Amino acid sequence: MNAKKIAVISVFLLVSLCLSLDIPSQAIDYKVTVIKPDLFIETKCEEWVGENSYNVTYVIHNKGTAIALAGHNTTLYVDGTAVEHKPVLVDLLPNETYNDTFDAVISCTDGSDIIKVCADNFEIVDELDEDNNCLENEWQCHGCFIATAAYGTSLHEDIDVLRDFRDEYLMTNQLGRVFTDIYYSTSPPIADLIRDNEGLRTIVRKGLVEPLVYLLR
Ligand SMILES: [Ca+2]
Ligand SMILES: [Ca+2]
Repeated sequence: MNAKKIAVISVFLLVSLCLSLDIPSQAIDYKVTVIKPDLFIETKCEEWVGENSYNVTYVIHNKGTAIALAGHNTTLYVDGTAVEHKPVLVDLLPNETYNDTFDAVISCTDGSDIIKVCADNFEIVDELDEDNNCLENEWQCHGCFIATAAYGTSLHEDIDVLRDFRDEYLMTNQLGRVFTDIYYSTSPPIADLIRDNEGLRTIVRKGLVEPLVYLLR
């Protein structure tokens, strides 16, 4: 083989090698899934447990892509003050929920309380979203003064019906809120009158509250 052939073969091999290394650049669509939990308070509710006191139940939801390990706390704030830090003692799988009730029994102050519940308040869990952990609302904890006086207790199931009507139909519109304000400013002395008079209690209960509850059910 002469030098000319060797040169041609060398050039051919060199070009082939270069072509084989010329990998076409393709756009590779990588979908990166971040593996982290994401806790938030899905719902909460207040429930009367005494004449003027209530507790708070809540549901934590892990909507992330990883387990939220046990050991974080859920915090209850009432009117801006931390009242209780309750530990979560179980692991939460992705999309799993967890129900619990705070031990604190809260006394209603000035007719309404701002209730806020925050998951992982001490930042123990590294999450996809750290800004969605709290749920807050204004809890209208006014008593239903007249009905309570007529029944002699605020825990009767008929009074729950009246509270639900107030929260769902009156407090959700301007006219209803005006009506509620007038009711709360005028009813305490009427309730005092009813409370002390057995005959009047029966009349109000049978002639006013029970028919109203019947219509609302
Ligand atoms: Ca979160
Ligand atoms: Ca966190």
